[in-house]
Amino acid sequence: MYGATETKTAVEGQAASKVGPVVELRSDTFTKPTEEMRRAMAEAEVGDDVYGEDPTVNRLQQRAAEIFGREAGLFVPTGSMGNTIAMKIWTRPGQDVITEELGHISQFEVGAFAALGGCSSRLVPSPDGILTWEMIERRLRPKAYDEIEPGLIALENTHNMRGGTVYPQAVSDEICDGAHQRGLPVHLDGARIFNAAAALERSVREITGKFDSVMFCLSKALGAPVGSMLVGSEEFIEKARLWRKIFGGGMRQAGVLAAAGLVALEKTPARLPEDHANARFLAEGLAKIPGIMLDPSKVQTNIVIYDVQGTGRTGEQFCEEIAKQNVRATGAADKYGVRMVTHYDVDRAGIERALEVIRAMRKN
Ligand code: TLP
Repeated sequence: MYGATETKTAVEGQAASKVGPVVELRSDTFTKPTEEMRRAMAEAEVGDDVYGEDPTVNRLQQRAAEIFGREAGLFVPTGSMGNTIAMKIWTRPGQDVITEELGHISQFEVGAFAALGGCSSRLVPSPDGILTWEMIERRLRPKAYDEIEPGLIALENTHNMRGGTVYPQAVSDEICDGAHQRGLPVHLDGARIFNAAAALERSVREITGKFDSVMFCLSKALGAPVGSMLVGSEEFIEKARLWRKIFGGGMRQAGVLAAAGLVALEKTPARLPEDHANARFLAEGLAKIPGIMLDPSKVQTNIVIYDVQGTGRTGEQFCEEIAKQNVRATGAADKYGVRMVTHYDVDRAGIERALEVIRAMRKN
């Protein structure tokens, strides 16, 4: 059972006895491995993956490639490393990467593509995080010797900081087609692509087919303790393996991690609609609380972002206050924004408790 068999640490236990159980909504990165993952990790067959000899890592890579309909896959320690590797492969220093204004790649990876790739970013704003080919194309100018050249378009599906929004497939397909006609590659930051697939009721293979490379995370909504994947052509993955080593991400007996990743990949996608229903329930409850602003009909997946200015608090102050009652959230991109993320370690009762704590807050 997901979450039900978790052993609480002494500290968590003590904290829970005073103010009620912890409701962890800061991120879906907080999930603890399930019993099945832990068993698979303990029993994993391993080898040295730098030599390509870890059978469990190899199985995970093959399986990921198969699920996405690609030639090859690569296990990487983090989503950030996966995105950075893709950027290194598609760009050269001095170019820029086109992303949405609040894209994870440009805003929340500590400037990796400037620090490691010598690239800057061309930010295209969209209120719901969903870019269209029209929005991108109007920012592309004819080649000129003194103008910065775009090297890559990077889309994010679901879009984290715009509230887990989903690209309609026709929209992302049109961007890929338009970009390819102009000779521009398109990378997908698909950290939560299985959430997008669940929301669209389509396969990840269908919705990512036109991208040149895809990164997805095992350690977010899918619940594995560590790891992300890159999938693409043989040629792309061969280069990616090299860059992973350059970035210090060549792991040895990584099969213990890949084993949990395999369970995450096979088992978790089917239960994501439950997280989405919990997020929608949370959003509907929040929308009724005075001072909180959000449109629950816009919540499509497992991320809920809302504005708390009307409660007389900043996002950070709001989070600090509810944390005293063991309900945990993070600030969002805006000063008055709060983000909550649902996942398999928070059930409906947890969401109800979070709502109760917020309802009981006094207006400042
Ligand atoms: N997102 C984390 C934080 O960094 C904000 C979270 O809690 O949501 N792409 C997207 C869309 C992401 O949301 C994240 C992590 C990453 C890439 C990076 O993955 P990691 O943390 O594995 O480097």
